[in-house]
Amino acid sequence: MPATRPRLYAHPFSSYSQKALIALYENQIPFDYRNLEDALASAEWSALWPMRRFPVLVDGARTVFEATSIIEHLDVHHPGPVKLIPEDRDAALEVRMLDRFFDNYVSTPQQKVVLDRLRPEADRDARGVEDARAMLETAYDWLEPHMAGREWAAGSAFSLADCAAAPFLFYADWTHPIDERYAHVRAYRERLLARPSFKRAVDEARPYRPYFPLGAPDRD
Ligand SMILES: N[C@@H](CCC(=O)N[C@@H](CS)C(=O)NCC(=O)O)C(=O)O
Repeated sequence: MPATRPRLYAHPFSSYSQKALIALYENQIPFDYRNLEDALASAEWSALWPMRRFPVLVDGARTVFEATSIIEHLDVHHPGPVKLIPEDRDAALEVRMLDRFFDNYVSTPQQKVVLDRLRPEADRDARGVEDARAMLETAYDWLEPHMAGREWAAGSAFSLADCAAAPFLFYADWTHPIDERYAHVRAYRERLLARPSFKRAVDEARPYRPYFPLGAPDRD
């Protein structure tokens, strides 16, 4: 594949967009940011991916959807000094497994709670929201001993799993606060917030905080 300047269709306030942005910022990969606030960018994106989810990356002839796949694509076609997926296949297995953990058991229930709030009251799903909150609690509970003695989710190196963890734990704590008894999870969230790549994504998203349907807390 030729070396090209990729185009990212994304929104600064979106957690999955931030996941992909972290990877771009970690390795300082030049790219064109097609912010979906812009009507033209939004129309281009609509034509690219009928599922209407973002982010989407266009790189030369290839269109890549799913934030994880975007990060895998960048790792193959725009490698940099930060190896977000380890070369060692066994180590990469753990990174990929933890990436699934953050998508499926932190982001999915977090989005459920937020999206439910955007529905008209009569269409809300109280039982589904209760189940989602229970899943978040189970995820924090599992993650607490996992993070004891670790700097990053898969050990000492920052990886794809941390690209997922950063925005998902960020918004999960706004949605269903991480209790003080989960000290390792809270400390990990703070470390992620201090990481320059994620800090940049959070700062770029500040103007959009009024979009948060549960009310953004006055912190972070
Ligand atoms: N599985 C997708 C999820 C992407 C996703 O849910 N993105 C949200 C923004 S954070 C979205 O597209 N929301 C629009 C909608 O749900 O209509 C991925 O990993 O990229």
